[in-house]
Amino acid sequence: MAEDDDDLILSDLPDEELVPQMHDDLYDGLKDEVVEGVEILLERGWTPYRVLTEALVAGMTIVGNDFRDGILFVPEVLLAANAMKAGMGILKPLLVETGAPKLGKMVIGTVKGDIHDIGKNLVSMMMEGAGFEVVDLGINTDVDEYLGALEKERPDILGMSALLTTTMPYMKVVIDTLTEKGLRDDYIVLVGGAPLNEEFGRAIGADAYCRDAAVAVETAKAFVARKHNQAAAG
Ligand code: B12
Repeated sequence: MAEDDDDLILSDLPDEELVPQMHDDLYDGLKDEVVEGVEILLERGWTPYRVLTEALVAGMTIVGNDFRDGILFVPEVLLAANAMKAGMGILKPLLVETGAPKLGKMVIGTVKGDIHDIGKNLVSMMMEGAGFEVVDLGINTDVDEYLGALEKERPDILGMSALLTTTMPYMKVVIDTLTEKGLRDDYIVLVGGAPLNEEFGRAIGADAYCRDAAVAVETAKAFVARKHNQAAAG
C-alpha cells in the first residue's frame, strides 16, 4: 500500500485515466512507471499495437511538440526517450512473435549525422511483427555501411530514417551511390522520419516515403508482392 496519499497506484486507474497518466509519466521520463503502465494495459487485454500507438507514441508526440516549442530541452527529451524505449522493450517480443514464413528482408539504419532511433526501432519492430526479417544497422550510418550491409545481407528492402532537416539529404547520397554502382534497381528503397514527405521521397529517388510504421509495413508488403510477381512473370 502507498504510504502517502499522493502516491498514485497506476493499477487502480481506469484505462481512460491510466493512458493520460502514462503520457505524463513519459513526459517526465519516469521509466518504471511507463513500464508498469504498459504491463497493466497488456494485462487488461490491450493489444501490443494499441498500447504502442495510444500510450507510447501519443505520449511521445506531446514531448515532441513541447520540444519544438522550447518548453522541453534535450536532457528531458532524452529521459522521455529512454522511458519510451523501456516501454517498447516490453512490447517488442509481443509484436515480433510470429510463426509466419518470412515475407522478405529489410536492412534499416538512421543516416549519418543523426542519432534519432525511436522511429526506426518502431519500424523494425512492426516489420518483424509483420513477418519480415530485419537487419538493423543502428544510428549514424554512412554510405559504406549501408552498401556493405546490402552486399552481405541481400535484402529486398533498404530503409533509411532521418529526423533532422540537416541529415535527410544524406539519403540522396546513398541512393545516388547505389545508382552509380548500378545497384539501385536491386532494392526497394523506403524512407521515413518526421521532416520528410512524399515529395522529398520522390525527389531523392526513393520508392516510397512512409509516414509511420504501419504505412511502412503495408508499403513493404505491396512492393515485395509486386517484386515477386514480376520475378514470376519474367
Ligand atoms: C526524441 C528526440 C530526440 C532524442 C533522440 C533519442 C533517440 N534515441 O532517438 C534526443 C534528445 C537525443 C534528440 C537530439 C536532438 N534533436 Co531531437 N527530437 C526528438 C523528438 C522529440 C521525437 C522524435 C521521436 O522519437 N519521435 C517518435 C517516433 C515514433 O516518430 P518518428 O521518429 O517520426 O518515426 C516514425 C515515422 O517518422 C516513420 N519513420 C521513421 N523512420 C523511418 C524509417 C523508414 C525506413 C520508414 C519506412 C519509416 C520511418 O515511422 C516511425 C514510426 O511510426 C523530435 C520531435 C519530433 N516531432 O519528431 C525531435 C527533433 C527531431 N529533434 C530535433 C533536434 C534539433 C535535435 C538536436 C539537434 C537538438 C540539439 N540541439 O542537440 C539533437 C540532434 C542530435 C543528432 N545529431 O541526431 C528537431 C529537428 C529539427 C529539424 N528541423 O531538423 C526535432 C524535430 C524537434 C524540434 N521540433 O525542434 N532528439
